[in-house]
Amino acid sequence: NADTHGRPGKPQGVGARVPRKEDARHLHGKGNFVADMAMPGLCEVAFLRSPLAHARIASVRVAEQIADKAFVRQAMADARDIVADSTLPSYQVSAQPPLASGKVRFVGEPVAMVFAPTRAEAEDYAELIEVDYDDLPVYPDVVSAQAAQGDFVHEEWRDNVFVTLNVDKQFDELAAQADVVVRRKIDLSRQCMVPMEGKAVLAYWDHQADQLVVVSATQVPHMIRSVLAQCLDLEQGRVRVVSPDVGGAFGYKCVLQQEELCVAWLAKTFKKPFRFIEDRREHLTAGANSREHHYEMVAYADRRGKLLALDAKITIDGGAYSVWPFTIGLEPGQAIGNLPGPYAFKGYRCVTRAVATNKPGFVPYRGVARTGVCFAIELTMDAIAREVGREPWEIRQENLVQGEQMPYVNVTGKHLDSGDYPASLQQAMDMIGVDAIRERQRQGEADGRLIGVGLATYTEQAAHGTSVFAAWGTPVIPGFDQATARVTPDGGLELRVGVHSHGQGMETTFAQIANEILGVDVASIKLLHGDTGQTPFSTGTYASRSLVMSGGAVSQACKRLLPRLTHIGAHLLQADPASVAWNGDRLEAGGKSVSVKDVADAWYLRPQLLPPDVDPSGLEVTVGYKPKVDTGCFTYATHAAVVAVDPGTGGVEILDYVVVEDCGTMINPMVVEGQTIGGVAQGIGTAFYEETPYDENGQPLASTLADYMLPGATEVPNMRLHHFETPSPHTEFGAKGMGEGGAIAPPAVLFNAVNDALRPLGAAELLRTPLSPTRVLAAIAQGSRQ
Ligand code: MCN
Ligand code: SMO
Repeated sequence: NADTHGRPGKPQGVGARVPRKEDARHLHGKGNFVADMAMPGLCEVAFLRSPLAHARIASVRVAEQIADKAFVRQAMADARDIVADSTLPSYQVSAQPPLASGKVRFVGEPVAMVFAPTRAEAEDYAELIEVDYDDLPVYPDVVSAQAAQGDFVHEEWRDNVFVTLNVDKQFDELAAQADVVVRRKIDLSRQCMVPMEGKAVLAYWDHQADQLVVVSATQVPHMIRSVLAQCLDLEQGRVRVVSPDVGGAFGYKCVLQQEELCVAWLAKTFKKPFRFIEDRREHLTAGANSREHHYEMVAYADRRGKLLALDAKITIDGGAYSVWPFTIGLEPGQAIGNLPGPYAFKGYRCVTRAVATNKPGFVPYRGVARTGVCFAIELTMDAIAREVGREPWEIRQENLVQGEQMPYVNVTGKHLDSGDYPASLQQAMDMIGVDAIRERQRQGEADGRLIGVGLATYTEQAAHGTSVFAAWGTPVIPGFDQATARVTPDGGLELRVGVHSHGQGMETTFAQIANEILGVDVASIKLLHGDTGQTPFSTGTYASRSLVMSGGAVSQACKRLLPRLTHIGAHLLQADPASVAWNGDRLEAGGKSVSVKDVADAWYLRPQLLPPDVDPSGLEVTVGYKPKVDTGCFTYATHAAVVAVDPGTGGVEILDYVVVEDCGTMINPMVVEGQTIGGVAQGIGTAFYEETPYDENGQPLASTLADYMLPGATEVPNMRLHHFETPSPHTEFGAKGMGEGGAIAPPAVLFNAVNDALRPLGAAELLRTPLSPTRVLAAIAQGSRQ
C-alpha cells in the first residue's frame, strides 16, 4: 500500500502511516453516540440548577402536577454521595451529593431533576419547582476562600483547603549561592474543556440479564461501574457500563459526573430507560472546569542564568468538589512533581495547595497540571534570560538535562528515561530560525507589527505506574492492563481492551500492533472496547496510558497466540515445526504454505485435522502487561513559535509554529501527528482565548460560545512537525504515551513569543492566560507609564 510508508514486509505494522480505520464511519455520519440512540419509552431528564454560588436550601416546593416525575436529594435516599477519597495526609474529603443536599456550593449545581418524554417538556416541568435559598458568603476565588473564618464550602472542614503538599530539596544551601533572583507571579485562568459532545448518559434496566445498563460517554467504563455499584448499592455484576462513540473527552469524561449517578438511579428505581444530554450552556456554566493555577515563582540563578534553586508557591482553585476517582490531589501532586520539568537544577522548595471555592469542581484536562507548570517554568526561564542578558535558548541549553546524563533522576525523583532534550531544542531553533528572526526584528516589519520568537521544552510523564498514582493519593490506579486476542473463524482477529478510544485512533494503532506480530490484515482486525460486558477489566483511558498499557497487552496476547498458530499450521503442512517460518499471515515450509485463516478453519471446523497434542486453550488468550518500571515513561518535546503583534490593536498572529517531539517508537506517525496538532489547537485556546470568568458573587460570566471563545480553523496555523524516536527502555516496542503533549507547551511558547515581540516597547510582561488583545494593550500602556 503506497500511502502507508510501512517497512518492507510490514506495510501495516509498527511505524506505518495506516489511515485511521475509524474515520470512514464518522465521515459518513455512522458514528453511534449516546444522543443517537433510540429506545421505546425513553424519557429525557432535565436538571434544575442552583442560581446561587453558596446558599442554604431553605425549602423546595414541587408542584402537584409533577410530583411523580420530579426528584430532590431526599427522594433518592437509597443513593450514596460520591466520595472521592485520597490517602494524602492533609486531604479533606468533600462528599458530593447527586443532587444538592442542605446547601448549594456553585452556580449550576443540580438541585432537582425531572423527566418527561422530551427534554423540552422536562425543562418546562423543572420550572414548576420553587426553591428558597438563604445566602452564605461566596468564595469566588482562592484569596477569599483562604481568608474565610467560618461558613466554609464544606461546613465540617477546618478551612477551605482541600490539600497541601510540600517539598524542600537542598533549597537554602543552593539558593544562597545565587547571583540573581528573579520573581514572577504567573497565572492560568479557569477554563472549560468544550468537547463537541458534552456529558451524555442513557441508563436502562436489562430485564433478561437483571442488570442496570449505563451507556455513558466515558473514558473509564469499568471505573464508572465500580462507583455506580457502590453509590447505588448494587453488586458489580448487576451493572454494565458501555461507552459508545464519544465526541471528544479530554479528561472531562474520566471522572464520575453527578448527572450519571442521577440517571442511573432513575433507571434502577423505575426499571425504565432515561437519558441526559448536557447542553452547551450547562457545559460552560456547570460543567467541570480546569487549568486555574496561580504561581509565585522565585528563581535563584548564577550570573550566566544557570538555575540553582527554585522556590515556588502554587495555589490551585479546586472548585467545590473533589472528583472521583482521581481527586483534586492529582493536580497539586502533578504540579509539585513536574514543575522542574526537563531541567537539572538541584535546589527546590515548593508548597502547593488546592483550595475549595464556589465554582464547579476541577477536572483533569489534557496535559493535566503540566500545562500549568510548563507555563510557569518556561516564563520564568525567559525572565532569567532577560535578567542575565542572554538569549532564552542559550540558558535553556545549559539548564536542560543533557543527553549524556540519561537516564536521569531529577530533583523530584522523576526517572527521566531516555532522549536528548538539548537536541530537541536545537532542532526547534534551527527549524524556526532564531538567528533569522533576530535579524528580521532588527530590520523591523513593513506593516509596523512587532515580531517575536518563543519556545518551551517540556516532559510529558505518561503511562504512570501504580506507585505514581498512589503517591498522588489515588491508590486505585494500577500500572498495568490486560487484553484479549482471539483469531476468528474466518482468520481475522478480535482484540478486546478495557481502555477506550474516543478519537485517539486506537482501532487502527492496536490493529497495527497485532499485524506486526501475527501479520493479519489491519482491515480484518476488530477492536472491541468500552464495554464492561465485553472486555477485560481496566481502569480506562487517561494519562496517555492506553498505548503503553493496553497496546503492550495486545502485543503480549498476540505473541502468546503465535506459537499456537505455528503448532497447528506446521501440522497442517506436515512439516517439522523447526522448519516453518511466518511470512505475513502465511506459514511457509518447503515451498508450501498455510494461512492464519487455514489454521482458524481447522480449529473451529475441522478438529480432526489438528495435531493430537493441540493446546485446547485454542485461538484465544487474555494476557496482562506492565512496563519494566513503574515510574512511567517520559515523552518530551520542544515547541517554538514566531508571532506578529499589532501594537495598535493588541492583535496577535501566529506566523510559524514548530514541534519537535520524541515519544519513542511511533506506532503510527500520522496518528501521533494528529494527536499533536489537536493538542496544540487546544493549547492555543488556553493561550489566547479560553476563560471562564466569575464575578464576585460566583456567577459565571461566559455561558455561551459567543462569550467563551474557542480557536477555530483560522486561528490554528499550519504547523511543522519533526520527530525523534528514542525508544523507551521500559515498554513494548519502545513506545511512550503522547496523547496529551500537544496541549502542554503552547501557552508558554506563545506568551514567550509575545513578550519577546513587545520588548522594544518596554511593555510589562504578560503573565496571565488568556492573552487577549485588551491585555496586550494594557501591557504596552503599563510599560509606557514606567
Ligand atoms: N501513539 C502512537 N505511537 C506512540 C504513542 C501513541 O502511535 N508512541 C498513538 C496511540 O496508539 C493512540 C494515540 O497515539 O492511538 C494516543 O495514545 P496514548 O498516548 O497512549 O494516549 P491514550 O490513547 O491513552 O489517550 C488519552 C490521551 C489523553 S489523557 C487525553 S486527555 C486526550 C488524548 O489522549 N484526549 C483526547 N487525545 C485525545 N484525542 C482525541 N481525539 N480526543 C480526546 O478526547
Ligand atoms: S486529562 Mo487525559 O484524560 O489524562
